[in-house]
Amino acid sequence: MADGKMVYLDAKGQVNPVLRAKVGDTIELTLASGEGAEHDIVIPDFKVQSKPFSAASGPTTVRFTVTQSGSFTYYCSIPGHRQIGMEGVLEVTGPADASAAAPKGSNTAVLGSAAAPAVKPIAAVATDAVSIAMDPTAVPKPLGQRAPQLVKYSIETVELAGKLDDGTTFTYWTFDKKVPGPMLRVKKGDTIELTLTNARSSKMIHSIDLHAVTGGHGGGEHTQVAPGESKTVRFKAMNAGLYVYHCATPDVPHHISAGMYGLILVEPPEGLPKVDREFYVMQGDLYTSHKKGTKGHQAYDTDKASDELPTYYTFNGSVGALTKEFRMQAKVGETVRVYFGVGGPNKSSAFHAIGEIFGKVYSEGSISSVRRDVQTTTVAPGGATIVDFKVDYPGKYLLVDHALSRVAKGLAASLEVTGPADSAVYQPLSGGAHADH
Ligand SMILES: [Cu+2]
Repeated sequence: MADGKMVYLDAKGQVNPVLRAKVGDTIELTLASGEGAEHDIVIPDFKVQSKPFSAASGPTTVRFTVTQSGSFTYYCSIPGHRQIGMEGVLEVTGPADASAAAPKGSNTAVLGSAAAPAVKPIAAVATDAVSIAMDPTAVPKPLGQRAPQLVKYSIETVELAGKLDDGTTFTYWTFDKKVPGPMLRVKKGDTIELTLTNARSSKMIHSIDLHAVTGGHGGGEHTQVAPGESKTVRFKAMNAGLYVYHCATPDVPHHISAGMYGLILVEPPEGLPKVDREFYVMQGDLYTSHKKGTKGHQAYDTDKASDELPTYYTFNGSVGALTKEFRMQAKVGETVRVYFGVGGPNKSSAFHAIGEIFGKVYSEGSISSVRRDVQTTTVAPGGATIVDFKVDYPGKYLLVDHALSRVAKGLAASLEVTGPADSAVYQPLSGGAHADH
């Protein structure tokens, strides 16, 4: 890392050095890294592709002959590394007769095949893929009235193959193997000691930036953790509210999109009003190499992320997480609270419950003021909200982003309410098909 960028250094410490050679030269490049994270080098014009290397693997060497003059790009093909700086130039000069000797036609053919790669077939589905969907009922209990104290948390960052959709898998990057990561709950005035451990099996560096933290880039500045290592930060929860946390390691949008986000609730001293049920839901946008519904193992697509054109949207990490895998349930007459956040990385949510009104909304996660009787509330990427409502009538209530094209891309959650139907609240009069309760 140099000035916040990830780079190649030569023996003199030159950043992304220009490599120089003459046509006909054979080049031997030896690459090494002191980091746990893996890197590689590719030079597509000469079909060069090194093995991944890291501190654990030791150095790797590539050898190739340069057959044409020109300026050629080398870069690291590990996702995100080129975007944050691992890229340089190989300059090849040649005697005029050498380039003249090369038949023009064959030259063009070589360049053409490098510049226009065929559409990649999708990789086979990962047979070891596990569910990464976070249980929406995994909400820590209210803390009650207590004095500020020291709270210790340990979180592990884990990269793993996860189920994205029926017959489709994806390489998720996670906090504690779930998307979103664990919900944290502390009291205003508490001091939190947070240890972030990056699993030995990781290929990337990871970190945590909590929006509830003052200073140190929210913790992101001092928690850049290489595979197999741990780092600890201590901070004071100075402001009550519901806050997003996320990985802050470049390429940050990739780390967030791949699942590295969660919520931390900082309760005010008096706590929040008591409710019967609390749920934890987060929205994310995903960018994959192939369209939604393609069977196989989807790769992350940096270009689609850059263009902000998601192929999937999810609540709690995967398609169907909150419609099939987990059930959110309540009984008529109960009060329900949803801690809702948008990990993103890019898309806002028009959060809405079909057939319900949010009795109270703590807009933007701020507990200091409440809005009443809200139909749809906007939640920014890296933002959160708390919604409270009483369920007065049985049925299946869909929680959605009211940008409704996103439902077909995976974005829906279902709250099942059981109990007596009060005809004063709602009544179908034309005798058609009844609701399925
Ligand atoms: Cu990360």
